[in-house]
Amino acid sequence: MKTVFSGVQPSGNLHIGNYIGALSQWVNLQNSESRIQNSELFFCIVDLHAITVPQDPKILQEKVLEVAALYLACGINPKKAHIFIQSENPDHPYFTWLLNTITPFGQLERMTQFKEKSEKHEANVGLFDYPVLMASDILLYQTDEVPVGEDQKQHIELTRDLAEKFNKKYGETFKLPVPVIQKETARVMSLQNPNSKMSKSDKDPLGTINLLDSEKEIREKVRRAVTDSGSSISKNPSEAIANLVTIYSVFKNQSFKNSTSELVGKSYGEFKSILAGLLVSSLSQIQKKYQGIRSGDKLLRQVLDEGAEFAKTKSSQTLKIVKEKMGISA
Ligand code: AQP
Repeated sequence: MKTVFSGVQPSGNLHIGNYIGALSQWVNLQNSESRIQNSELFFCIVDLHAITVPQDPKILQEKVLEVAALYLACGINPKKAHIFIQSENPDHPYFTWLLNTITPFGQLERMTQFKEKSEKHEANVGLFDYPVLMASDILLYQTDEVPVGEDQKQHIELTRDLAEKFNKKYGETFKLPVPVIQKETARVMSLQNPNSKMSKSDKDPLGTINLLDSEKEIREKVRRAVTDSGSSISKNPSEAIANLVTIYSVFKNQSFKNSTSELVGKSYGEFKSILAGLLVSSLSQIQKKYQGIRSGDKLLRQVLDEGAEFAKTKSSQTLKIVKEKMGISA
């Protein structure tokens, strides 16, 4: 049995970078024939991570439900995967405290995401400890695979280090999880700045296409996406164009190579209009499902309750063993 764990922060609007780097990979894993019988999948809404930067409490609560509904709308099937809210399983912060006691301070200081985020926000201890909470999320379920975007690779490496350290100190307990990162689509870049990743917290709204954007917003953002000094698609497109072709490939469900061959010679204007049309039709299907799910929030609540209950039965087994090994009363 292989265990897969991943999550998204309800820290803003989910965008096509989150979809391409994470959600669409989860759906592929869930539906892959070889895995259906022998995988246990956990997809979490990581609200305790989200509060490591300032959040409006009312908006946060709404975003938690929005993200959960988007998981379902994007194709996560609660009959095949366990969907739950991180804060509804108190084993996560409890285990984080225990893991903190074996985490080297210097290793957390080297985390790229901490450095980047602490430039944008006043750094708090929670932001510093973010990777340990993530390691707890993963290790509590004896996870084998963590499907994520490239930006999370360093955090998974830390998770592996902590698992190894724990095993060495207290005896064999944890498997070493591996990151599952799709090379071609690992890092979707901002439409306004191809050097920085598409991000929920981007101050420029034109840089990010959100899963719930209207047709008008999608067309406008694609039309105004930065390109380069050229005028038509070449065989080896520059970074900005390659980013747009990557997005096109994912929603067209074909390889980057095939997309480039299909598009070569098209003017940037023509390509942008094809891409906008593709995004509008793909996202409108997700949005239709999303509206249906939100109109019956009771069902969504039921999925989340069942997910949290199942998650707790699993995590409590690991936590019990960990506490015994560390000499903490159960
Ligand atoms: N631009 C991206 N390209 C590919 N994958 C991405 N992911 C995020 N941005 C991209 C992947 O989405 C998953 C969930 O991310 P997260 O919500 O936990 O946090 P994040 O990586 O910090 O995402 P954002 O959008 O940039 O949020 P903010 O602005 O709040 O920090 C992860 O698997 C991530 O790799």
